[in-house]
Amino acid sequence: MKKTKLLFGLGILAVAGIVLVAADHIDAPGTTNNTADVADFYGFESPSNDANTVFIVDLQTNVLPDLAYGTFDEDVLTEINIDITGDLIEDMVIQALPRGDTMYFFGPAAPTATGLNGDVLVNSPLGKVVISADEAVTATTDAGVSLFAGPRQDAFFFDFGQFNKVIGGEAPEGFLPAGEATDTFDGANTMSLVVEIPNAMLGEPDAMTSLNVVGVPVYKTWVTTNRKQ
Ligand SMILES: [Ca+2]
Ligand SMILES: [Ca+2]
Repeated sequence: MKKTKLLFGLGILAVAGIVLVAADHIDAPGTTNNTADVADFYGFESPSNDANTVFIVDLQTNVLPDLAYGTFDEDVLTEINIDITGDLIEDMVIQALPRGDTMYFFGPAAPTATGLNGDVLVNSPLGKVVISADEAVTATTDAGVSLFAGPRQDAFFFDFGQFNKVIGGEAPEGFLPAGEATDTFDGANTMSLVVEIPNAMLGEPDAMTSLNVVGVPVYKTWVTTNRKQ
């Protein structure tokens, strides 16, 4: 088996509960303008099947309309880390790696190493989907896993201008109500990865741990991207 060594990563921490979101729009120079830049991570129970969990990873937040057909970097592996024991160390991962016009998914399976290390789980294929720029092409595997990869309109709503005023002490009124706020990301696109997967493939998370703030079993998940060195 050929192993690809992945040495560098960056990522954000998110906790997937009922519906929880973490955002990290626009990272440091060097990580922006490519699909190593993690913008948002959404994890929630599938609205159409309560036995499924949906993971959405939005990469490269600043894919503006004139760049709407950005591409996934073939040297970047995206990894959804899933902790089911409550120690914030991933017990399994789902990986996504593009080749040509196809996104290949691997896992869920135990990583060969935790943290930012580990190999591409080529022996644990999950499925693949054509990367669609013009239409929402999805694939569903025999195991009932649905997959998508491609540009999507950025669902994140945030008023960056007002945010800067607030943190600069220039806005005693605070954040503006919805009708007055400006969505900085209106019309912007991201490069999205979507996985809807039966919970049975992930395992049963520990019901109660010291880090469980919602009182029901939750998967503790976060996303990292790793660039091939
Ligand atoms: Ca764990
Ligand atoms: Ca990892």
